Amino acid sequence: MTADADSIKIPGAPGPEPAPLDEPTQPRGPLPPKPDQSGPDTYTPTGAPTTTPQDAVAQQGERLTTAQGAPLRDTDHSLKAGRRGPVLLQDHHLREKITHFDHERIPERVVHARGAAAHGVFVANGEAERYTSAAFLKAGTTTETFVRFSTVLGSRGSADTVRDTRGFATKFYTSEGVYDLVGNNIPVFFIQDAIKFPDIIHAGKPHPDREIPQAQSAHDTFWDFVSLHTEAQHHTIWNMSDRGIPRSYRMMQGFGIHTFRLVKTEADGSLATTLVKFHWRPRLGTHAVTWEEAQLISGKDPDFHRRDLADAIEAGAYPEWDFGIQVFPDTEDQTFHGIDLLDPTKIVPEELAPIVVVGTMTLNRNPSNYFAETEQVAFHPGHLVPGIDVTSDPLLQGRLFSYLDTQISRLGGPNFGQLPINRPHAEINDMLRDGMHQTVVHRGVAPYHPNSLDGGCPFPAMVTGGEAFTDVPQPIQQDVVTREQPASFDDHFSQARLFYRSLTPVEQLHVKQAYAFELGKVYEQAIKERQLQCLANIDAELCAFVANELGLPAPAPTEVVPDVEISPALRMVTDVAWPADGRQVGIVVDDDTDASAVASVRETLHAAGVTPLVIAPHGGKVGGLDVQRSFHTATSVELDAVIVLAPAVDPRVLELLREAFRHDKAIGVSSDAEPLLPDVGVPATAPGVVTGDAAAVAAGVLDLLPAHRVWAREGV
Ligand code: HDE
Repeated sequence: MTADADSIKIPGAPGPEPAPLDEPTQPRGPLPPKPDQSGPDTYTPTGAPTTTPQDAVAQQGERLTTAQGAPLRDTDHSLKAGRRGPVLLQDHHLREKITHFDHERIPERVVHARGAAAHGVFVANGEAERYTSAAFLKAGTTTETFVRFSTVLGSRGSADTVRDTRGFATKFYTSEGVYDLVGNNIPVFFIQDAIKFPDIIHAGKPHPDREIPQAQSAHDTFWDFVSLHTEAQHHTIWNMSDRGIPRSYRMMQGFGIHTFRLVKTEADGSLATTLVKFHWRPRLGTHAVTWEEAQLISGKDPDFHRRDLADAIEAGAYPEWDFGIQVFPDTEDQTFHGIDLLDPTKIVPEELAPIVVVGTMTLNRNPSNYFAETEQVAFHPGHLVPGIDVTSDPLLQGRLFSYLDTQISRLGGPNFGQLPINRPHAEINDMLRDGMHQTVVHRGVAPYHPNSLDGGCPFPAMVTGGEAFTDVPQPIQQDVVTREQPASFDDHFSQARLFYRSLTPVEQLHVKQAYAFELGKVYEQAIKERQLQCLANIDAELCAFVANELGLPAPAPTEVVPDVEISPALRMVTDVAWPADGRQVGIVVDDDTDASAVASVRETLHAAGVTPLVIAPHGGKVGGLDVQRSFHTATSVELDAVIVLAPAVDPRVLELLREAFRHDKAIGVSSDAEPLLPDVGVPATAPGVVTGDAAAVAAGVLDLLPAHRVWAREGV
């Protein structure tokens, strides 16, 4: 029996009359590209023009086809034995569609699964030319980049504002091949040797029996490990500081962590080397949310950081980072002021080795497709370019193995470099062939070296000349094969102390509260006691605070830890007036608020690069102005400050103000709204509360924003 296909009624479709042409189920031309898309057919997502017909196979023409290009008449109904009958196995389109869907997911990253990314450009200022031949670091050179920020512990769907380290991985598409700087927002790591990585990650991930808790360190196995394996204490105290809960990816520092080696080819052909540590410094400053805020955001907007990054770029508030190096002579002992440069649990304070800025990166384009770009991007510390080399840091050495290995399993084979986001923007001429997901049609018959059949091609640089990746001859220690480490790696507490004592009192308070919270979530008494012992070795006052919160005695130190010279450069709270670009300020109004006053407050905020959000009792419009949030949808945690221009005694507004006050945010209240302050429990004279007419209130709030928060409210 054949069905009259034309008579098939699509459920819910309009009757016999054809629907208007803008109805999405009707035929029409392809969708115009979004402003941030160069179009799928002629450009790769990195913006590089495609070069072969094989590149341009997606989304051509306007007709729906199978994966093989056969036009399809209907994709909404499976082929059935009669209208009410079973579905037929011969329905090749159904099987192709469902099978492809079944395989849409790839394994999430074993760490750093949750991420957000953006495209950008890096411009070098030439300051690095003294130390390296790397082409992308030569004065005035512009290089395209792709940056992926991430949390470490959580699954792909976990919340953004959990307490964790953040990944800061940058792909530079240089003229000499891809260079990946796969760093974090914390300059040290938990372990000194890669062989411990599975241990720290197994300890930090959810417990294997119930698979909880998700994306956090406040649980027994994490504290069990870091209290037993005390080299983790330095990284851990950074996590307990506000660095563990950034305000935005745009407001994070980035660190390469390891010491790297820059290589410069001198005029006589000899190689000069320098040891360096890499730093990213955000032009917006380094800022955090408060811990209570972080927890509220996790529920109210788990995509907070992802949204913030994309919104800022879409709004043209392009985030910028200065890229800098700390420079050390490449001496035989590889130490600087007694600090072992191969120990990734140590920093070199900026006071000892100032940062030399070598360029600036601007993120200016959002990805067009999350999966193709953010998910499929494959970083690897071994993606190096001529002029940058690795050192023998044992953590880095293990990473050089791990990242290539993980991409093969995550992206299904050795050809992940051919994925559009991973393609170099430099010529490639390798002798790698075949393998899973090979998408390139290689030519020639001689993929081996040396050959005479393909004209000897391709030729190594030792034949052709020109800059090339050169292994720097390094002396190796006359030593025995051993599973040991240098004695200098045994100092586990002095830099944790350096970090804590360098912070401002308000930052120290947050560290104490974070330990009290996290250890308060630990069940095993022995683990709490062991961690208190570590804190006693770091700082007696810190230990006493946390012990008191836990209701336990504070132990005496067990190690003699040298006193430290503090490093003010480690502080996040400074006197610098940071730009307020992309900050969000709520303006609470009601139907009676003077619309012209609201409009002028909005204008003032806009002019300062701040995003105003009008919050009203209902959606739609108030006094002719668009409402962005109703009392129902507004939340304090998406705001950096609040301005109240209406005596709106709605419990939701009062709660919003209470939270904003607790989270140290600037609050502006117009004179007619001032009577609501007692209901909020906030004195009009409290720090960071501005009153007056609408214009004065807007100006007052803008004055407070560059300090990020009103720290005076914390009373320390
Ligand atoms: Fe990673 N790390 N890591 N890591 N790491 C991965 O690679 C690993 C380490 C970092 O946005 C994995 O593609 C080992 C330090 C970032 O795609 C994996 C060791 C630092 C990202 C891996 C470390 C990092 C990763 C998982 C100890 C800061 C996300 C998925 C030797 C300098 C990159 C992947 C992205 C990702 C292994 C330690 C940063 C499994 C074995 C130290 C930012 O290969």
